[in-house]
Amino acid sequence: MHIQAISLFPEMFCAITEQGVIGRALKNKLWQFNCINPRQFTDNPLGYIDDRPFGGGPGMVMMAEPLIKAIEHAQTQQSKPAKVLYLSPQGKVFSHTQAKRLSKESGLIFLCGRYEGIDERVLTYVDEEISLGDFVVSGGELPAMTMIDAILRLKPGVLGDELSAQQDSFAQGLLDYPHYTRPASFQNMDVPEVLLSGNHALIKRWRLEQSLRRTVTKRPDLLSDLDLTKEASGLLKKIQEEQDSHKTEHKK
Ligand code: 4GN
Repeated sequence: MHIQAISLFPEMFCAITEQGVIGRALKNKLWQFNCINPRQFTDNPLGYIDDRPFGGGPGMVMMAEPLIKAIEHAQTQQSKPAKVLYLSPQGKVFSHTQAKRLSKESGLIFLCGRYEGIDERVLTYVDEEISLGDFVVSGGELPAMTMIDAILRLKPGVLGDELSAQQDSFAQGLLDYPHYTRPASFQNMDVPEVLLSGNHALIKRWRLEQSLRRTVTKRPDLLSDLDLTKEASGLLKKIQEEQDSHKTEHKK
């Protein structure tokens, strides 16, 4: 997968190209990356990429021409036309499902805005506007890097163990189960007995039940669009009946 960023701050992307599992995956050629600085594509001698907004008001706006030239240049480096994504609080909210969908693309171009935003006309060159959620940060770079990490870790070979990504929160539509490592007892807090039992069928069932319990209590909104196995829906029924009887006991 060939990922490109269009950004005034190319050095920021070292955070994903040089660190951690995603950085290692780049060294192992599981993905390619380059950043294009729109400053390369200005026609004015001083290299301005921003200008004052028509209609007045605070701040500066990124000019259309250098951004569009940068997008066109990025496309020439792709083996086939890549999706152009613009990071913006006005976009569709990103999620595991979006990450999964985008992980199947052969290339992606992340357009990172700064200042008050980009000239609206650039959006005719954008395929999707995506947001991490209802908040604003100073530039599109951090949201872009977050999405790139989320997308790449779903690709085969990027995480050492193939099962890792499948067991993460959201992969099966549920929250992850609790994790423990040595020591078995720490400040009087004991690791659940079942995890020391060596009974793998029992451990698997306990983890599934914990995932379901956490989802019921922390993120009940996730339960509506689940595709559960027979075992899971049996456990969920038990958990919900338990909760219902707690509630009625309270009323009495
Ligand atoms: C995206 C971009 C937040 C998000 C951003 C988000 C840069 N902030 N919620 N900031 O995903 C004006 C110029 C704001 C681009 C934009």
